[in-house]
This record gives sequence, structure tokens and C-alpha cells, in this order.
Amino acid sequence: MSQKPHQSRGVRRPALPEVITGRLPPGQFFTPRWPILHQGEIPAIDLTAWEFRVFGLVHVPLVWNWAEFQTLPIVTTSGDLHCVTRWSTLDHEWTGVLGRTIYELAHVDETARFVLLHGEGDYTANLPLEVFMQDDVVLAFGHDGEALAAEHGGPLRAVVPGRYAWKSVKWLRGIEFLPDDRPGFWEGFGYSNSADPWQDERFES
Ligand SMILES: Nc1nc2c(c(=O)[nH]1)N[C@H]1C(S)=C(S)[C@@H](COP(=O)(O)O)O[C@H]1N2
Ligand SMILES: [Mo]
Repeated sequence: MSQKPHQSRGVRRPALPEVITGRLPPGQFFTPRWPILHQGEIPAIDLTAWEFRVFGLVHVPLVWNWAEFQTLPIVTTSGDLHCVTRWSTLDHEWTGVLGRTIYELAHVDETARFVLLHGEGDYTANLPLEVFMQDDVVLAFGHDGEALAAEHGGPLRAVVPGRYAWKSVKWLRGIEFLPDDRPGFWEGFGYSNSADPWQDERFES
């Protein structure tokens, strides 16, 4: 038997696509780039006028300016983005404030069951409270050790890794706690209300 030219030929190595496959919800493909996707224009945001509001079913309504927001308890989390148009990006490192922390600081009333995330302008997305309270849900101003870029939702965006990425509201300006569910922007156009990528919940059936 003749020696094969490459010693490594035939040696089974963990193939990158296979490794990634387990990280991909059904019908999604991996992209090494980070696409930029949103409705309309990137808003011009003046940080000196920026405010973040926590309102609705809260005992302590909150309004923070940018400097105040920076003094909140900060975490770093890892999370993937799965867009309903079928691309997924993996292993983003987010720095920001946990949704849970907001819940505690605002003393949310026990009758609250849903959350509406408010972006700049009229973009919104809804979540059940229990999803908002998951420990990977973060209001992020940092990404991979740097300030979150404006095209990706900076100065502040929501990150909800367990739901399709349209729920990860860019240019986040407020959080509203609600007793009943209220569809957000895309949910109102027939996209799935629950939007679990692992269940392939793309459209409302
Ligand atoms: N404010 C706002 N947030 C948004 C959107 C939008 O149109 N407006 N698009 C959503 C969609 S559909 C996706 S896939 C992600 C894309 O985030 P990225 O551009 O950082 O990849 O942002 C989400 N957040
Ligand atoms: Mo998306």
C-alpha cells in the first residue's frame, strides 16, 4: 500500500459545520459575518438628550439619562442572534444590564405578565414576562468589548437570544410592563407572537 501524500487525509476531525449545526435552530444557516438589518434609517441619537423609561405596571417608574444608566449593575453575557430570514450569528459577547435587574429596580407589580420593548420611533416587540426574566436577556450597550455600534442598535439594544432576533429591539428607549399581551411591530404583521426559533415559530398560523 502506498503512502498517502497527506498524513492527515481521512483523519476525522470535528467538522466546523457539524459543530455549528447543534447551535442552529431548524432552518437556520450560520453566517460568519454580522448582518445589519432593520426597518427604516439608523436614528441619529444625541446621548445628552437620551432617556430610558421603565413604565406601566411598576411601583417605581424610572427615567434614566445616559450617565445614570451606566451606573446600573452591569453583566457580560454570551448570546446568539437568529433572524427569521434564516441567518444566525453565534457567540456575541454583550455587556449591559439584565432585564431582571430592571424588573427589580422598578418594583414591578405582581399582576404584570408581559413586557413591551420600545425602540426609537415606533418599533416595539413583546415578550412574556418569564422570557424577559431569563438570565440571557440583556439591555446591551457593549459588544465584544467595545461600545455597541449604531448600526447594531447602539447606544442601547435589547438582546433576547431565545427568540427570533426581531424581538432584540435596537435603539431601545423603554420597557413597559403590562397585564395583558400587546403585539409589537412585526407581531402585528403576522409574525409569530412566541417566536421561538427552536420550535420554528416564524409566522402566526
Ligand atoms: N428598532 C429596531 N430594532 C430591530 C429591528 C428594527 O427594524 N428596528 N430589526 C430586528 C431584526 S428583524 C433583526 S434580525 C435584528 C438585527 O440586528 P443586527 O442588525 O444587529 O444584526 O434587529 C432587530 N431589531
Ligand atoms: Mo430579523
